[in-house]
Amino acid sequence: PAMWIGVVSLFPEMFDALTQQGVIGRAVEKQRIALEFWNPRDYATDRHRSVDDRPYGGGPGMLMKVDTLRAAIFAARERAQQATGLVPTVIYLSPQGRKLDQQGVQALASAGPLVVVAGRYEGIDERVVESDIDEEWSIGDYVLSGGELPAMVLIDAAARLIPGVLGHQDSAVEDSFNDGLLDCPHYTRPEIIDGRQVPDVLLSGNHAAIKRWRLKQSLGRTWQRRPDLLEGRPLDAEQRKLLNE
Ligand code: 6GU
Repeated sequence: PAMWIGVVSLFPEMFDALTQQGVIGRAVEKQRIALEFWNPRDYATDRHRSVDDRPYGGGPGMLMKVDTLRAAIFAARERAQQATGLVPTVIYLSPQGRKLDQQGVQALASAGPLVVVAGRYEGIDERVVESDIDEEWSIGDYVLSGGELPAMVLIDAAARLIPGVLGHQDSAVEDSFNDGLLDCPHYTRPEIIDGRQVPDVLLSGNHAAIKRWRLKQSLGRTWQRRPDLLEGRPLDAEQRKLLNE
């Protein structure tokens, strides 16, 4: 496989949504992406197979139980090394992490094997972060009930950058954000919806004009909706040429 990812999660079934549908599902099926799972519950030895524990200092909520969590991380790390010959980067998803953007996704996609730890409850013991986690990432400033959805977001975003995962049809080269801009508007049949025509230029067959129109739309939308993305970011050579034509 071009990408190896181990996932530590109490709810591995949630990842069926990622691995059994769409382009990522196909890439897993074709073994371009290897995804393996480690469930801390499988390492529990007590009668109740507990995977949570109480926080020192009291207060509401529980933390992930340290020994079962670490056993799962260690097993995943060992397997990553056995499967790839490389030491994996161990990633923990939490709202306290560095905020993920397309640049971060690109870095993770080319970082070699990953072990992704999805937390539950109020999170994990800080000493486990210090000793067993290499990087802590967040997917945005809002709170989710667990790390599984963020893990799937990270894996989807990274996997689709691996050559051959997307078909030529929906190549990542043309993506919104690939050039740091928002995407242009898109149109399909019918040519008129409730009296609103598809922009003429898209029907013109003039490929240079279409490319120029799309860049202008991308720039305009980015300026209107996300001016923060334009700060300190000059146009590249191709974009300057296109706009001056
Ligand atoms: Cl990585 N985890 C949780 N639980 N909530 C989040 C998040 C991560 N990123 C944004 N919100």
